[in-house]
Amino acid sequence: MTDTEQGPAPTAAPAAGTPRTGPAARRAAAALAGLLAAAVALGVAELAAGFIGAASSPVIAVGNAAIPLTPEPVKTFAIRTFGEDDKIALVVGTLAVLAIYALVVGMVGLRSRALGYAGIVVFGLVGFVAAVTRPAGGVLDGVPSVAGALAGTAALAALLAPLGTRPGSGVEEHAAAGGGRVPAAGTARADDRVLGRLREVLAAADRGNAAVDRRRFLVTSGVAVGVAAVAGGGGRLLQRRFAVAGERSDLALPLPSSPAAALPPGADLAERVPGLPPLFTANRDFYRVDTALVVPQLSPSEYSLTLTGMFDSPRSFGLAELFDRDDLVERDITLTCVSNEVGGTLASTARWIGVPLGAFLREAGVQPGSDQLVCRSSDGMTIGTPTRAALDVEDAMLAIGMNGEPLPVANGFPVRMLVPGLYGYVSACKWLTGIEATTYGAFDAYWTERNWAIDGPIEVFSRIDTPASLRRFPAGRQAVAGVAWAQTRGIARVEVKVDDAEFVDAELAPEVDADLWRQWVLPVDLAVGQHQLTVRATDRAGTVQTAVRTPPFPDGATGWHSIRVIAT
Ligand SMILES: Nc1nc2c(c(=O)[nH]1)N[C@H]1C(S)=C(S)[C@@H](COP(=O)(O)O)O[C@H]1N2
Ligand SMILES: [Mo]
Repeated sequence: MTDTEQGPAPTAAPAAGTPRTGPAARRAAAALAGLLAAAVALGVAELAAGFIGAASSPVIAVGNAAIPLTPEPVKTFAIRTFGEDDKIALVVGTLAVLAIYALVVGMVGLRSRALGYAGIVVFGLVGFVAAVTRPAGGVLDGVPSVAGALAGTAALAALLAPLGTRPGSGVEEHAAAGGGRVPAAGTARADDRVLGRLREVLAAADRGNAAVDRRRFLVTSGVAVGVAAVAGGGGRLLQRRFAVAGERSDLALPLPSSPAAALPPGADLAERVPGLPPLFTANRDFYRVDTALVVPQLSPSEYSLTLTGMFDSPRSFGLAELFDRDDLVERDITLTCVSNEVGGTLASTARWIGVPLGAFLREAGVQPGSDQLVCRSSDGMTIGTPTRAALDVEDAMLAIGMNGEPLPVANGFPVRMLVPGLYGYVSACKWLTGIEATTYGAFDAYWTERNWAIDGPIEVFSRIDTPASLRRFPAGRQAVAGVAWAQTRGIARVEVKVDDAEFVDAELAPEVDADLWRQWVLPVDLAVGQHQLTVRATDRAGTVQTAVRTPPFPDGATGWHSIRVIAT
């Protein structure tokens, strides 16, 4: 009886000197191979993106594409849970999904190389489609995904080779290998040997045992890690070439012909009330909300703002044309996000310089039939701003300066829109490259498509900043302080109540501008024990902040901010 008639041999026949590896260990190694192949793919893709632009990186492109596809409740959860770190969370999430996928691809690849490679091609395809179809994307943006998929396939092949084969793709490989070793093809003896060897391999594979070249697997893994790290790190470095920080700092901000009003003495209560945010938010502390995974980098020398649609004289403007205008204004404005929760911190204040929006739009002959301006940014965002407000709200502007500097890149460099009194999602398009005068009937902007309110007037709002919620302090006198805002109307009154007592008027900081938040402070006497502190504001139009609690969706949160503190 020959081997071949005997059926599977009781033990596998590993290559001489190679220890036997069980099926579980082989599968684990294959999963690791998948993971490492994915790392090589991503590293090479980052390297390619280093020549094309960060937004063409598949991770960034896929993450960016995922943002608009993410259901609104998930997004709200992400913003609430991760706050302004939501983007890091998204990238980590994208990588985690990819890692699980890669582990599976590795294990599938062990059974069938063809399926494994197909898995990588699918992964490359997802990156390709995401990069090419992004608003500012072109076919060139698909190159990093293609390069990554090719490198990943090669890496998977190299990493799986030392793990031996299983039935399926392995049959052909071994047949080919056997054929290669048998020069006298066609002789019965050679055929027998090839067949015998094949059966042996199949038998071993059926029991999940195979000749695993551990040494070669380790060496190949090390090479893969090195390639992934060097290519990835190098790519990220190269991507910095596209950053406009240097060009930004070379820009000289023009002087406004209409400077901001002088601040009254004692304007900033934060100078005497510790724990209160300063009247003006430093640029680095300014809140940030947008959907851009990589901050758009618009070169000032190539910048252009294009007016289209219902304008009598639609045209484009270079940055110098905007900087050189002789009607630049400087204004103090508090910007607020519709997603701000009661007590939230998605509101900040800056001294802005910009082109008066109403005058600018009238010059271009904006037509009376337009009720919506669709503001477009370089990353494809569309923000629908009411034409009426853009024309009529005093101090609405195309902002170019923020607290004495050109706009920070993350806050819309080089040009963004600002319309006081409206939440940012309908008024404050960053990285502004186009304004289309149109109608609400003709176009749904990004947030409107997601069922946020079409118009977004800011609610009268107040917040306790100090003491912090759940703080313990000695019983006795305690300063309670915070901010309140009702842009365009101004704050007339802020009241605080302790537990179930009557509301008491707080001291207000001097009014600087109706578009600016107003700080307030009230000393209260607290006996030993737990207390609840509640604040409410009234705007100059006489609207008292409502106690009715509503969530931010769809038109801004309402309700009083209330905190618990403990006097000891
Ligand atoms: N291009 C672009 N502009 C945008 C956004 C965005 O996602 N993309 N977000 C808007 C929202 S919701 C807000 S609240 C403000 C925030 O501006 P900031 O990041 O400078 O604070 O920008 C607005 N402009
Ligand atoms: Mo927002």
